[in-house]
This record gives sequence, structure tokens and C-alpha cells, in this order.
Amino acid sequence: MTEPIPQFPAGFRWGVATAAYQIEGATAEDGRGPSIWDTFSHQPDRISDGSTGDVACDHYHRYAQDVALMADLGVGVYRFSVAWPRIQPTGTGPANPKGIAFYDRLVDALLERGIAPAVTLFHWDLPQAVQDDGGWANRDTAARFGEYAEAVSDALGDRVAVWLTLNEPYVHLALGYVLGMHAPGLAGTRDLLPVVHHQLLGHGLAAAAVRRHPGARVGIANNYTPVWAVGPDGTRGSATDDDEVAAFVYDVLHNRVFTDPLLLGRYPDGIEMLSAGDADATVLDGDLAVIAAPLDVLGVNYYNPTGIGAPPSGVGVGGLPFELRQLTGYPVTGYGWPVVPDGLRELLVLLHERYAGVLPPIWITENGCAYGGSTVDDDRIAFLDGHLRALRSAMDAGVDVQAYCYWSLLDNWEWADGFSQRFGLVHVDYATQARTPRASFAWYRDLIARSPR
Ligand code: IFM
Repeated sequence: MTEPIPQFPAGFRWGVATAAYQIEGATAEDGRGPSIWDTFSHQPDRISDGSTGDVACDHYHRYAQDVALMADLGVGVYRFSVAWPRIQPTGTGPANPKGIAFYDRLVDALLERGIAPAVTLFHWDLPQAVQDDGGWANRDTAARFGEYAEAVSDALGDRVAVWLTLNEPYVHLALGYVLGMHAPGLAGTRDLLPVVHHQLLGHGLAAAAVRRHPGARVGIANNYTPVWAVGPDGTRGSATDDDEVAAFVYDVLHNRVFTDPLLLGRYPDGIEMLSAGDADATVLDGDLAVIAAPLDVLGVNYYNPTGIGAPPSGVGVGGLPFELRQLTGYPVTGYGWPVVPDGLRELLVLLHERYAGVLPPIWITENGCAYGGSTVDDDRIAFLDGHLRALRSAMDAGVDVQAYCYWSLLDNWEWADGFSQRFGLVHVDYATQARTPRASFAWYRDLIARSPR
């Protein structure tokens, strides 16, 4: 019989996570403006099943039911995102009272149930009007994001436990500006440094805005991955020296570009590969000090390690010197992602060592898996069990982790893959919007109930 998962320390926070465009729907209600995801999802051939987030899980109207589900689950934290275009329909100007009122109601409903709100300010749904002015390639977007953060924190700052400025800026950059697979749908952008830097500057300005509220705790949710050099067969054993070099480069890009400036106050060596313009005109005096203001938490989103090799021609996607290789030898989720629980321990220990002395406490802001639609989801329970053991062993090795948020509470709209990927502890029937908790929901509820408060 398997040993029970070792207990987590008292005060450890259990939670679930979602994001606005993936669950809310109501995209044209109460004054919400269009976002880049409304535009993108309505373009032909962008989304694998042809769906949009127009209705999604209809959470905008059903939030009370969803909060009741969380109360039943027993979580102490709910990580959700605020849709910028609900607050500022054109990405500038005074806050839309009806947009604020929705999040006000949500926050109060959570607090009534003893659930602490953890708010992400940007989970990819940029107001379309801001994109029309250049999106994150435009320095003004950072300032506008700071003003938006001011408006949201003025409304909710007395009740929010933790603020996460950006979600996965690396993914927004790679899929939105290099590969064209996510909104804004740009492929092959050559000068990427502005998109990196203005997201980071936006983070810094938003963090400062939020910090005006006494007791505010601020962080960012980055996507991290252990980078493994692998040969063409997807195994580490067959990796060559060239594959190791390619993996080193990929690690800089995925794991360091959005973290070294935050924690070390400088860009990593290798940042030049992202700059096709005048870097000095992008990174202005004083910016790095704004970006590197101390964080209270570092949000870590972990899904799997990434296999990387050297492309035969020396040049891979986006002109960069690496290629992605599918790892072999591991089970995969329904999405085809390798299941490597120990990768979470490896990653956390890596961050702990790489940023020794400057690493803030970690929140696991996302970790989860997509499987088929069944509510009997032993595969998800095994995923959770393995990853929580790995998390516990990282904590035993000295990594300070304060919270774990499973992705996701509900099945939801998985970006370019529409409704085809189900990550939820709760099954959603999109035709009726009926919510049915899965077996994993009961498993997680039991784990939380057994954990010391
Ligand atoms: O659904 C996404 C989420 O929006 C960001 N992190 C990864 C999840 C699964 O792909």
C-alpha cells in the first residue's frame, strides 16, 4: 500500500486557480470592452474546435455557485484574474463601475466563505484598444497597466490577500509574438526585447500601485520548466554537447529572462538574442530598479520538464538556436504533456539554489493536468498525489513554499485548444453549464481536511 502523503506544515494554503477569459463568458455585458482574445478567437482557424470564450463557463453569472463549490472543497485560497477590459474597456480612463462591481461581489462572496482572494491582474486578455496601439511592444502599455492596477487595487485592496501582476509573460511572448498561436496572433516578431521589457516594467509599476495599500503582498506568476537536453529520440542519454548548449540557451529564455531582472536587477547574458533593435532605447535608466522592487511571493506555474536539442541546421523556430523535442519514457496527460512529478522538486530546488538569498517565498500558482471528460479520474488523482509528494520533498530540502493552487477548479476554455482540454476538479457540461465534481475533487477535499490548519 502506498504511504500517505506526508503532512504539510500548519498554515500551508491550499487553493485552486482560474483565469477570467477562460471561465467568465459575458464578454459583451456591463460595459466590458473587447480583448485581444475576443478578436483572436473569432478569427477563422485560430481555435482548434472553432469555439470562443463568449460564454465559457458562464462564471460571470454563476460565480456564487462556483464559490460554493470551493467552500465545499475546503480551499483557503482562490486565484482568479481580473479582466482588464471589464475595468477599462479601452485600456485607459476611469474604472467602469459595473466591472468593478462584479469583482467586488466575487471577493465578498469568497471572504464570506473564509476563502482568501489571490488576484492576477493580467492573464493575457489585453484590451484590444491597447493592442491596437502596439500592445506590450509599446512602452505606454506598461504605464497604462500601472494605472489599471491602481484602479483595481483601490477597489479591492482592502480585501485581497495576494496580488499577482502578470501570468506567464514568457508564454504570452512565445505563443503570442513568436509563434502566432495565441492572441495577438503575431508570428516571427524580430525585436522581442520591448515585449519582454514592457511586461516587466508593467509588473513593476503595477506592483508599486498595489503596494500603496497597507499589507498588500505582491508577486508575479511565471511559468517555469526544468530544461533537459535530449537527443532526437527524446532521451537524456542520447544528448550531445550541442544539445546541452541548446538547452542552456532555452533555459535562459524560458526561466531567466523574466526572473533575473525581478530578483537580480539585471537581464541574463544572452538577452541580446531577443533584441533586433536598439536595446538602450528600450531599457531606460531607472527601469530595472522599478522592476526589481522586492517581491513578497514568487508564483510558480509548473506542468512538465521541456526536452531541448540542437536543430540540425543550427537554427530553430523563430531563428533561435534550439528545438523542442518530445520527452520519451514518461506517461503523458490527455494533452500529451509528460507526467514528471519529480520535475517539480527539481525545479523548486533549482530556483532555490539559483536565487539563493533573494528568492521570496514561493506559491505554486498553477499545476494540473488535462484528461478525458470522465468524472472518475484516477489519472488526475495519481497526478496530484505524485506532484504533492514532490512538492513536499522540495520543502524538506529547504525550499520555502507557502501555497499550492491546482489548475483548475473547473474544466474551462483552454485558449487555442478551445473546450477540448479538461483540467477541472469539476466537470463542466458546456451545453447545460452543469457542474459535477470529479473523484479528484473528493480526493483533494480529503487531503485539505486532513491537513493542519
Ligand atoms: O490554461 C492555462 C493557463 O491559462 C495558463 N497556464 C497553463 C494552463 C494550462 O495550459
